[in-house]
Amino acid sequence: MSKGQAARSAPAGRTAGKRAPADDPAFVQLLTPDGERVDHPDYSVEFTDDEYRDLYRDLVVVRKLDAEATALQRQGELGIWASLLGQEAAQVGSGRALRPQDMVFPTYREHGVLYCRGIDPIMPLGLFRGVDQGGWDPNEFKFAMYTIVIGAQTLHATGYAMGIAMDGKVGDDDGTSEAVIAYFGDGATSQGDVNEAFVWSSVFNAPIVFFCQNNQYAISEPLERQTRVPLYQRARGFGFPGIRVDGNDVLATYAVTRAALDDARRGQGPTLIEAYTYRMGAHTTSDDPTRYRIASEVEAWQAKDPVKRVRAFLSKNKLADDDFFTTVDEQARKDAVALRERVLDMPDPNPLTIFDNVYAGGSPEIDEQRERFAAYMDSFEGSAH
Ligand SMILES: Cc1ncc(C[n+]2csc(CCOP(=O)(O)OP(=O)(O)O)c2C)c(N)n1
Ligand SMILES: [Mg+2]
Repeated sequence: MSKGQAARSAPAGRTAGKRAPADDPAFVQLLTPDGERVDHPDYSVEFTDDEYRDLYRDLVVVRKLDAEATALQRQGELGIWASLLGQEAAQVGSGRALRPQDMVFPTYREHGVLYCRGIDPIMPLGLFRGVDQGGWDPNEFKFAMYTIVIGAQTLHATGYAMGIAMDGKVGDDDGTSEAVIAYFGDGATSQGDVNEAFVWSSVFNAPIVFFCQNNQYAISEPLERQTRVPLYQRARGFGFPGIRVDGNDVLATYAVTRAALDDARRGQGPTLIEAYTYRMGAHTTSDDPTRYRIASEVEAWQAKDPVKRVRAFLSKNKLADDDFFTTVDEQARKDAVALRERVLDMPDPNPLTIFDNVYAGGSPEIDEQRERFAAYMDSFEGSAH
């Protein structure tokens, strides 16, 4: 064993991070991997049959759109793609728990939440194709720009949450109160920004839900390089509740997120949710996970697939038949084809537009850079930028 490895191994007696999550009493699950409904003393859902079917449709569509985006990158039509494969339930469950007035601060992987927010799935693809810088109005959809700087959005979210509290938009019982949700990953919990966001949210009692998708990896770094304790337990040290939910269970994720958002809206301050899940694909299309994780680990998580378990539940309870499943697959396929066609139709921007919107009121330095770049472009034979 090298010196580095020895220094990293757990000291004797410190095994808190090693307990299987399902044995942890704080692990909330309402739907087992086999599609059995189980009860939980504190959390429940009351969906109609139609709503159960809708959740399944969401899961299938977001998985299919994601697969299409991965294929587009492989064919050179996108510069990069960060797949959500395996994390559909965490995103659809939490996304469907939001109310229209709630504000979302995503990372770069929240395509499922974006879909639930009613945003056209084409929107983030301009960013990944490199033809725009993220094309939606955060205020219109209550969904901030994708954030690539790890953890930065948790501070933006905290500031926003403190702002709505100061504006008196929290604590009313009439259904109009607002809450904020900040998404981030297991790796992000090691960032200073995230820890600062926890402190500020806690001491200002900000109406925020910290939604950590623990997908077990930060690119190639496994969870054990981020923490010795289960991540949800970190919240205690900051002075607010933390809870771990089966992130591959759309029902439990929905129930836990809804409760945490309601607490925030009522003025009860932040909650940390650790959605325990798994990144089934690569970190991004630039990554090769076979270099740092073994196939049996991926296979073990395939048995906990978030989409298959809802399908099993619907079948067992005779809430859906083969016709329904075929129709959903066909809708997802059509949506994916439409997405592909629209991506291929995206016009390349004029290269000079990269200088637009850097400052609201413009800047002489940027003007100079624009002029120099224009002259450079003009220097090419036949240039017509
Ligand atoms: C401040 C900062 N440092 C490093 C990176 C490079 N980087 C991009 S993704 C990533 C890992 C993030 O892991 P995690 O928070 O678990 O999120 P996941 O990608 O697994 O969803 C890193 C280190 C970055 N984007 N920003
Ligand atoms: Mg991660």
